[in-house]
Amino acid sequence: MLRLLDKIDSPADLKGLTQQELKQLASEIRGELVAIVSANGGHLASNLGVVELTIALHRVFDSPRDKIIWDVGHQSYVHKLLTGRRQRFASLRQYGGLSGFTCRSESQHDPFGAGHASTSVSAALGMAIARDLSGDNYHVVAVIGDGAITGGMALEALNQVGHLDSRLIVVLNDNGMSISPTVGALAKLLSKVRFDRRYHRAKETGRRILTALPLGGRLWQASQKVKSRFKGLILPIMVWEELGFTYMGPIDGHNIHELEIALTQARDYRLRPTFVHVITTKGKGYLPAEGDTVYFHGVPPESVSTKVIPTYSEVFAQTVLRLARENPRLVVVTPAMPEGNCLSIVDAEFPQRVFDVGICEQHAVTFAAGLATQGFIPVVAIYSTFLQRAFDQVIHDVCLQDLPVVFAIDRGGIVGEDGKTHQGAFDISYLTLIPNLIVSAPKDENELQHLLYTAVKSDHPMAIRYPRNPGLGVKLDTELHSIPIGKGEMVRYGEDVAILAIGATVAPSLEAAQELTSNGIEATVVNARFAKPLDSELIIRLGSRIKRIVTVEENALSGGFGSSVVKLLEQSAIYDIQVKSIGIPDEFVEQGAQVALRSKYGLDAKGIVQQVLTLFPNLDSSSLLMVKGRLKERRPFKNNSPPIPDIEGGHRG
Ligand SMILES: Cc1ncc(C[n+]2csc(CCOP(=O)(O)OP(=O)(O)O)c2C)c(N)n1
Repeated sequence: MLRLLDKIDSPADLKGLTQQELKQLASEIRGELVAIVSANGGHLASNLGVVELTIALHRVFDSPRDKIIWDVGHQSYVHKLLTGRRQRFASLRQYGGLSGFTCRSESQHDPFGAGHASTSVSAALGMAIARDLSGDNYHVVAVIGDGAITGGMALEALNQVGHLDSRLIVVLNDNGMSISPTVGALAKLLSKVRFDRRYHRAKETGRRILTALPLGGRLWQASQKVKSRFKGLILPIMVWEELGFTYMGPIDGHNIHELEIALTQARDYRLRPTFVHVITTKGKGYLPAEGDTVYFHGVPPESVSTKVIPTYSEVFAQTVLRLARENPRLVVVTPAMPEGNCLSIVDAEFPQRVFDVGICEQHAVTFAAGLATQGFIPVVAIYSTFLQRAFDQVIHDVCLQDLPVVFAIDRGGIVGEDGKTHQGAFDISYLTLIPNLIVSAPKDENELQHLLYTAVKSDHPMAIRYPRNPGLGVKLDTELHSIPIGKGEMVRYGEDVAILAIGATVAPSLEAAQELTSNGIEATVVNARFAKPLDSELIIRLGSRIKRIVTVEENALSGGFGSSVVKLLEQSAIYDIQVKSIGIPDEFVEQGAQVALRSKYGLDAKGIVQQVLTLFPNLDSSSLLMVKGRLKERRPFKNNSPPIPDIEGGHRG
């Protein structure tokens, strides 16, 4: 049987539906969300919570003429279903499919792309001012969660909205949750509104009186005024009024009728910016998600097997816990990602030393800098993509003052289905240009432990970037030790080509070297460990002997590890050498499975082999096999050339 949802090709198709039909539609949408997100992974609970809100927004406003801007964009799946993308919905978050966030190139109903939090009010204000300057009259609505509204950018934007008095609607989707419970003073204030029993009792009485009056009539309007004054007396909502908004709410975010009344009032109120406070339940309508909103905030794709090997994030947290036990001055700072960074075990034992600061990356970094000035050792646990937000804070507040802040950078490299906004493609580039900062990446989870230990003892700012994945399953040393700063490790020796790899690319490079051997090419593999300072001694020694060098990194080629190696060789006047750099080209990395994306950029063993072979232009791989025996004679370095002395790690090929 055809569902109501199957007849919705654009928001216009919603307009003729009865309230009863809308309820049915909401339930069908929930079914679709659960089915597709269970298979593809994604932000389930956030979307289940905004089903009624999205329907009401699209009934009251006229998208795409009116602009609806979803903060973060992770809760825009319902919006996608209602704006002509229903038939492609099964491709959500897959390679070539619909994005898991809003995206301008995807639909005219997405006036602003997102993925990172707290941008909606700024973007909406820009659009509202552009509208006013061009004499147009469409509506602009920013929909922002109680988590995202704690972000600095959102607060900066609200400040300007109140100042400019521009006609703009901010809808606060208040479910009391960020990924974990929303933190901070603003969150406390909002929870007072959510839970105030006196208000809700009085509201119920008021509702009964109001529904008895004709909608929009004089008596109804007068009662609205009384209601709003009364509300102001008992609820801490005056803050929004004082900021220059007309406050409407709190509204039951699962009652489409009530939502439509409030949104219509906001739409038709032309004097000031309006703030519509909507209360929703995250995960609404799907009991497992309502019961565990943290897990169901972002669920993995069905295809992801239950892992047995600990992830890098888990090893990070276990190591931090060990280090915190040894050092009472170690503190941990997370900008709203305690789950992603697996910090619950540290928080359980040292709640006073773990700080969730909300979605506030800039503040997180400078807060850590302040702690460091007083002799504490802050470990800032942060995703690569979100640290971009705090670039100046890393430079100005931490590195310029050479403060010993440890940056534990999770999700460095290709992250997969979250796509362009979330790839950790740039950190090596944007960090290695900063003076005083040590930038490292472990080859496996065991080395992650030692690098963390090293960073905590280093007395300088130090970054450690590691991937989203499970580790390699290597044994974890029980004793931790310091790794000499700027020292790489030669993990394999061969004289035809040197593969210099960093972080997660060391393992596929070793695999590639093995493969190359069967083709008659002997490769050196270096685990660089440090993108800054480079192990210049080792690289120069290798560059002086092996005239083919390949660098490998899961980072942008621009300004990355490879470009630092090239610069070093050039500065050392080593010109008679061929260098090939493997990494991410000058483009934003699409969404898709990590494996597929790594293969696309030649970052797996096969890709590395292919790139190495291009340095042997006269030999295709079949002839390589045939000349295997004779190749020795043609090698640039004969067997009688002196061995490379004193190389740490030696030949473990
Ligand atoms: C700058 C930035 N930091 C962190 C995140 C990770 N993140 C995605 S959604 C989210 C929680 C958002 O909470 P809220 O705005 O209340 O929306 P809800 O999911 O509760 O509806 C976080 C922290 C992000 N997307 N952007």
